Amino acid sequence: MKIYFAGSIRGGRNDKELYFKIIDYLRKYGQVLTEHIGDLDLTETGEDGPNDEWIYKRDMTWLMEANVLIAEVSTPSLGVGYEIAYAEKFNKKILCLYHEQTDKRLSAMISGNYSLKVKKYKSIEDAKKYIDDFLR
Ligand code: 6K6
Repeated sequence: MKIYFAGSIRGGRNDKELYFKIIDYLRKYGQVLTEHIGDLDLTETGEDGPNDEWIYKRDMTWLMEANVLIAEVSTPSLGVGYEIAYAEKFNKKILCLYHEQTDKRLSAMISGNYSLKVKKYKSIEDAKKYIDDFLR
């Protein structure tokens, strides 16, 4: 199975450790095409590829190849929102994982879309259970 994991880059890297742990867990189910999103050294200003056009085209190709999209949506990110909408248009299976926080609410464009599977989690163990239910 090919898995596209989406997580914030330029939107902010506060949740990078969650991304790292989720990606590590996803490997047991197949190939994670976007492993670099869990790279703890990747900063929101860093570079990963020759230019933005190259990154966009590569990521869209991967998204089309993927069987499923798993998006960690706790840190708001334009790129992640775009990927979710794109994947939805192409009828990909989508799981959105949201780490519950007291000071922030998830965008209504995600939580209000009942054709997406959105799961709120408190611990990484909860997130793993949602992944198991989704991919099993
Ligand atoms: C690395 C560090 C800063 O910029 C980069 C290079 N950019 C990207 N490299 C790889 N994937 C990217 C990059 N920019 C966006 N994406 C895709 O959009 C990823 O698949 C993420 O799921 C999502 C992140 O979007 P932003 O808006 O938070 O950057």
